[in-house]
Amino acid sequence: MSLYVTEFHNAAGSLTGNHVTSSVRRLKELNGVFLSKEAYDRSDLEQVVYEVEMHNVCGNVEGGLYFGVSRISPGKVGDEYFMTKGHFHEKRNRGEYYWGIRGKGMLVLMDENREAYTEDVFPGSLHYIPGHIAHRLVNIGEVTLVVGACWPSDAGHDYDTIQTEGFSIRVMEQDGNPSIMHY
Ligand code: PAN
Ligand code: ZN
Repeated sequence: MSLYVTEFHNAAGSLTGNHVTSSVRRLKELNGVFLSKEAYDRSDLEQVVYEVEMHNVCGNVEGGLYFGVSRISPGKVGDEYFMTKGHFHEKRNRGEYYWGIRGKGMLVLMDENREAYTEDVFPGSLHYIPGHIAHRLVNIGEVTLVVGACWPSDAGHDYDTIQTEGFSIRVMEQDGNPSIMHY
C-alpha cells in the first residue's frame, strides 16, 4: 500500500492509508450501556466490543462527507448482544447511509418521540437513516459484524441523550434467538 493512497479492504472490512483515524470501544468504556449491571460487572471489561475506522479529509465542514467502517465483535453481556453506544446526530437533520458488509446484525432506529424500529443487517443490505433518528448497531451473529457508513461531516454525535434516556428497545437473546424487548 502506498503511503498516499487510502484503501477500503472490503473482505477484511478495514480502511488504511491517508486521512484514516480509528477508535476502539472496550467494554470498560461502555458502562451503563447494557441492561444488566450484574452481567456487566461479571464480564471481562478489557474485551473489544467494537472498532471504527473513519476517512476524514475535510474536518467538520458543512457540505463535507465522512466514510467509515464499524466492526462489532460477537458477544453478549448477559443476554444482550454486543452493540454500539448509538447516538442522534448533534445537528438533528443530518442523515446517514449504512450498508452491511459481513455478519448478521440489527440496526436499531428510534425517533425523538422514542418510537423505535429495526432493520436486518446482512452482506449487501442498505440502510438509509433519516435525520432526527437515533441509530445503533447490534451484532446478533457469531462472527464480527462489519458495516460501512457515510454521513455529513458536520453532523456531530449526541451521545448524551442516549446515555441518559437509552433506546426504547433492546435486542436480547431469548431461547437461542434474538428478541426485541420494549422499555
Ligand atoms: C457510525 C458510528 C459507529 C460507532 O460511524 O459512529 O458505528 O457507533 P457509535 O458512534 O454510536 O459509538 C455513525 O453512525 N456515524 O455517524
Ligand atoms: Zn451516525
